[in-house]
Amino acid sequence: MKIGITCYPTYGGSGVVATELGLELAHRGHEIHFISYAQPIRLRGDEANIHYHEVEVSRYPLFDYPPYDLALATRMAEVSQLYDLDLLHVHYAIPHSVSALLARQMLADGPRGRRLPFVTTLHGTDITLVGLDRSYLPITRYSIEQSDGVTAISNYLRDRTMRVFDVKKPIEVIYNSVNCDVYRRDPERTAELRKEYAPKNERILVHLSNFRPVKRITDVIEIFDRLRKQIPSKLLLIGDGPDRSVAEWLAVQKGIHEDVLFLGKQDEIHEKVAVADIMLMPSELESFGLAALEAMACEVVPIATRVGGVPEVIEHGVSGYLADVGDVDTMARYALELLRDENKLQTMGKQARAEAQSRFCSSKIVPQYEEFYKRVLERSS
Ligand code: GMT
Repeated sequence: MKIGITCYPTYGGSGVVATELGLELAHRGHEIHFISYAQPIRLRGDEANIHYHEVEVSRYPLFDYPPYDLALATRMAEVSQLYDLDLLHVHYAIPHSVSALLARQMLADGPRGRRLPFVTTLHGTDITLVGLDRSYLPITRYSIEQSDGVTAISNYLRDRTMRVFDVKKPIEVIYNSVNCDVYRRDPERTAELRKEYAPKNERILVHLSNFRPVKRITDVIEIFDRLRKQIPSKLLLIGDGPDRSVAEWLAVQKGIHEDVLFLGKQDEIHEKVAVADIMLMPSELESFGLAALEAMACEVVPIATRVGGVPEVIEHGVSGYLADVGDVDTMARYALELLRDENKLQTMGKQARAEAQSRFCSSKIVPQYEEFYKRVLERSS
């Protein structure tokens, strides 16, 4: 198949999912065309079967708000025509599904009168935050209803979309995935990195996100502070975003900044996650929690909040721990229990990887998208 993929190419779960999906599909012989304003961060640019088409937005003085969605729609239609794409797959409803809808309409009304179906994958904040803004809700609902196929990354998100948006269109759940061959603990590399980050053999905790308020970064610092009082440890913070300076300030206030390593945006995430013993994900809301899944695949035990789709990913007490939002004492207690019991830590890490492998491996999830595309194409022909 020839598939156009559009996503937010910057730091964020949906862009990562879209890029990894494109890479896997390309690996399986499909021709993939990324259409976006920047090259997705996890693309190197030299992969076989992968093309990247940049969307240029004119910055005319009259445009206080450059119309990206229109430029995107135009580019989607052009690329689809030029490369004879079979379908478009957009990740994150706003504005991508609206642009895809316009592109589909432009091609249908064009000289060749061709139909270009599009699939929308809902990721979370496109529904839980942005879509609920009254100014976006009607158009989000419309573009979901108009999609030729809709998927959501958890049952939680599907149910919430249907309930809050009153969407009648069937929404299929296809879970996020992880490449279990890449996301795994390589003992040699892990030992090397451990020496670098924890030279005195301290324990290592990790957090990975885009540092937005929904991630509750200050809770990460609070949990670490409680734990560090009991066990020598280091905290790796991977990513960047609006709440980074608040976290830095809090670490300094608590006098623990030397043990909190702000690594910023990183490549080779899998190596840096795999070096840790525990991942902290105390988010206010997660429709899935991709970072926790990536950790699980690396045998790193996640301690997270019992919100949104997270309980569909982490089984409490088996492949990780869940606590209420803001309950930093309980999350710190779980971390301490684990780090004081090596056997439990190892067993849970192995169980976490086993769960990731059996339920969320790309080799299991990508064929579900292929099947879904086939059904959409059959219906649209
Ligand atoms: O919250 C983020 O990190 C960004 C956001 C996105 O769309 O990029 O993440 C959402 O999609 C991820 C990938 O499907 C999910 O793993 C996250 O749980 C979801 N975030 C929220 O629901 C808050």
